[in-house]
Amino acid sequence: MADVEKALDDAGVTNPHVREYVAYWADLTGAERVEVVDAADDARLIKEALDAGELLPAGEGRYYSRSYHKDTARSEERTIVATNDPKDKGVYNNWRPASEMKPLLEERMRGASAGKTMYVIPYLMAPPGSPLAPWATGVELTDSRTVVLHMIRMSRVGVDYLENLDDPNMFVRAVHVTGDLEHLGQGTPDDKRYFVTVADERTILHFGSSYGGNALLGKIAHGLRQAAYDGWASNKFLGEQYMLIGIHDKETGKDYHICGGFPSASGKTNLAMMLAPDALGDRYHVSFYGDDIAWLWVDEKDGKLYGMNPEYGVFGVAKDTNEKTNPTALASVDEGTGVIFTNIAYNPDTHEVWWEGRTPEPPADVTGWLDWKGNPIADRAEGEKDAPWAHPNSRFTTTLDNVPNIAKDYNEPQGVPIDAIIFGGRTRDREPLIRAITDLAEGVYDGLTLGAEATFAAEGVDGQLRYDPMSNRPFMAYGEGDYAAHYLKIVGAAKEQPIFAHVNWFQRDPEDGHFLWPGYRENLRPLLWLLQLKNGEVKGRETAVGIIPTEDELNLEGMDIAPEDLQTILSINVPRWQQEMGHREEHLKQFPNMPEEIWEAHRRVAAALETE
Ligand code: GTP
Ligand code: SPV
Ligand code: MN
Repeated sequence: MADVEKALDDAGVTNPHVREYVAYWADLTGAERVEVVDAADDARLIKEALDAGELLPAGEGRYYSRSYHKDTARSEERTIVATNDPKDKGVYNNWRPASEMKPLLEERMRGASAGKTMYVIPYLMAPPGSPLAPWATGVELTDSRTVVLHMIRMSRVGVDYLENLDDPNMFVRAVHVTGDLEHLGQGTPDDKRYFVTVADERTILHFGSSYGGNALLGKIAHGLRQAAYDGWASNKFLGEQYMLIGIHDKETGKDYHICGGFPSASGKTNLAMMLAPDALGDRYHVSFYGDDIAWLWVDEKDGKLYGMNPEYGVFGVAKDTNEKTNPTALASVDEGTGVIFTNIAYNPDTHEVWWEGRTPEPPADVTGWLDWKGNPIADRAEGEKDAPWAHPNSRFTTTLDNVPNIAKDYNEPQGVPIDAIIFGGRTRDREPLIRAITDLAEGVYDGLTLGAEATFAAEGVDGQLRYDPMSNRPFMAYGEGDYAAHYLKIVGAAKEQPIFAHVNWFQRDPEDGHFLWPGYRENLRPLLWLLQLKNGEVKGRETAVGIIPTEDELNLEGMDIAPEDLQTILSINVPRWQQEMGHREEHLKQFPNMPEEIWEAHRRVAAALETE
């Protein structure tokens, strides 16, 4: 049995609530050892992981890992929000009573870490000193060293974050037990995994995975689900799956901040890491604040809406990352230190790595290359030759310090004022490049009716068209009607209202399927138009579903696009939109207490489409 008291004493953990929590779970999971982790332990833990074969070398300061082949994405079906109040049941949060789920998880976890080390990871999901820090403190317990290494990169980790809390009992209890991955029946009727956030007890219990959002509990479970619930319960903030960027205009000296939500694997990381297109680079600089999560609140003193990224690193999709699409990501993994790749292709002889889209063709000489499952490419049977080398949801993990365009003030506690909130997703038709919305209720309505194609970031849903309210469907913590009301209240309280917009980089030609808009770096152009619209420098064209740019308002200097493609993405297909309004009505009807303001916005848009 682990000597818990000694491990906590040695690490200087004095908080009695933390000590009690650690002792309880060490006993229940049957861990053999307990080790308290600090970010300063990283080099030693990396070495241990290399020695144990959990990591493989992938060049100077870079490491390669593979997850179990049935454990490569979040599982939405097995993810549950549990509370003690049935009123918290929503359409998407898979609500269950806390009294049912807690014993079930304890049963799964009992003795399940026998023979393993239980790592204690004190973390902070906020810049130190943030006004939201009380909701950002947590302690993850995990029996996986790779999870520890990821948590050190993705959050601020250290024992100090647990000392001197205003309320010593206010920290998220986040328990992760990997389980016997080869015998969990992933994806079968006998699936043994459970990923539960007991939101009103601020306790997260995840069993049966060591991958991404299933296992790095600071990120999705705390940073999104728990934070969303806490923000509502405290009436203080929003926790959203948003990227957050700064745009600096060197000509006027002005700084703008835009945040926004796209569903998983739909372009947040790429947008956040964007460099200005060459032709606009002399005038504009884009800086990175965050690529996956933003917490938003109104400052009590100046009444403005602020945002911050609670994370400390990037867990980015590898597929299609290359010099052209995302040079910033490549620089952060090529020149950064401590980078970890997961589930891409690997060559153990040369320590090289590769993924689909890294180069147009895979390495010509396949000698030594292993696919993401660890199988030699050279041995592939005839029918398997076309299978991807890397898993479509394979990822790179890198700290914010490695990101070349990281904002200078990213670590400042006060956050940044928000000028615009955008929503988007993979939508192959109907949605224009950008439509701006100046009314709060219509903006929130638009977010709630975000419809897009699902991606490989979740198991078994790729390609399905589905509504994904605010890109939060997999992270919804409480009822959608209450969520809408809370959103209206928080943002509505801001002295200066942000402008909203819906963007779509993914409209396709119906005949040959090509993307009508080149995307990536060029995405700065519609965002600049949005800021100009907010500043009254352009007028756009009013439509029933928002204001869209005229062709001459969009700065297309140095960019190629076929005139007919441009015309399509800057136009509204009224019959197609009218049809969509019927689907939206059905979608909104699912939510019993949707605020009247949202219904009014829906009716206004529907009526405007009738006269378009
Ligand atoms: P999560 O980390 O799962 O939340 O995803 P994300 O929203 O950060 O998505 P990410 O930026 O990693 O993009 C996912 C995929 O979309 C990658 O394969 C990108 O190459 C691709 N992508 C991103 N932006 C664009 C774009 O503007 N145009 C096109 N065609 N593809 C894009
Ligand atoms: C997502 O799926 O939206 C992610 C990756 O950001 S994961 O951390 O696996 O949830
Ligand atoms: Mn995400």
